[in-house]
Amino acid sequence: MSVDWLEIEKKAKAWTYEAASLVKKSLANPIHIESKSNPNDLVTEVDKAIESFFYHKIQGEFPEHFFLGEEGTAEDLDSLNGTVWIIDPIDGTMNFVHQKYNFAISVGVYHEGKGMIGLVYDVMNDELFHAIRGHGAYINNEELVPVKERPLNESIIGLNAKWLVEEKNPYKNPLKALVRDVRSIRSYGSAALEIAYVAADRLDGYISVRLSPWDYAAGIVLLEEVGCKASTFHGESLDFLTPSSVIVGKPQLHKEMVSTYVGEEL
Ligand code: 2AM
Ligand code: CA
Ligand code: CA
Ligand code: CA
Repeated sequence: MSVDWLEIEKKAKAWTYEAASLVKKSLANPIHIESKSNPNDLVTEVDKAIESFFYHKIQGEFPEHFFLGEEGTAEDLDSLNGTVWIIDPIDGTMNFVHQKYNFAISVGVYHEGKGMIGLVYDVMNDELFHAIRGHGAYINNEELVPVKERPLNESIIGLNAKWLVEEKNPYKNPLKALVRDVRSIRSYGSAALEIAYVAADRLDGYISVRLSPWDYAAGIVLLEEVGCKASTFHGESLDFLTPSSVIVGKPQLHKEMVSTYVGEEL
């Protein structure tokens, strides 16, 4: 039996809009904030509630599907067999807490390891970046065109500048060289949005020393539809189950960033 991805995307979109209205409502009240791996790694009860919202919607509609989310609502997965929803309920929690702006809901649907649906919703800007494999990528109703390359010295790269001053970061020097050589860098604080911006040609590339599958699963589906590339710093495919370095960009730029800058630790 073939799967109707258009039908599944319709549900995913409806749930994303519903989740976004819950997030917006939550901003009217004080939000309870906790720290996770370090004092700057934040989580709120809204992150957990939104993940749980998606989990229960998916369980109710598609009980045979699997779930992978940041906040541990479901048990860890050790394979991408079958259909797996990879969800970050709020990507950019620090922005959600501090700015009440610049955060996204990220929903990826993978089937036998392949990205089929990607939704990145900028809640406060009401911009939905969405794609179905083979059907193109869109911002709201506008189709994104295949990307055009720019030379590295005219490119703008998304990068969290904290990585440049992190003593333990083995890529500190290669990243400094890259920052020196590109036209400029931007730090928006939401990996999912920054990857969507690459697909939308607002950025030429995006780089992070460490991300988890829910940060990039949806964004990668968008990228593939517009001909962009994504890999680890060493050019290996992302595995969508474990954290790793992530570098995305237009094909030539991606290749150059890997081969000349971050492909080898210095
Ligand atoms: P999050 O907001 O869902 O945690 C911030 O530069 C970007 O990196 C965000 O997309 C953030 O996702 C992600 N990120 C990944 N691991 C992180 C961590 N340990 N602490 C803070 N942000 C992290
Ligand atoms: Ca987090
Ligand atoms: Ca995230
Ligand atoms: Ca998150």
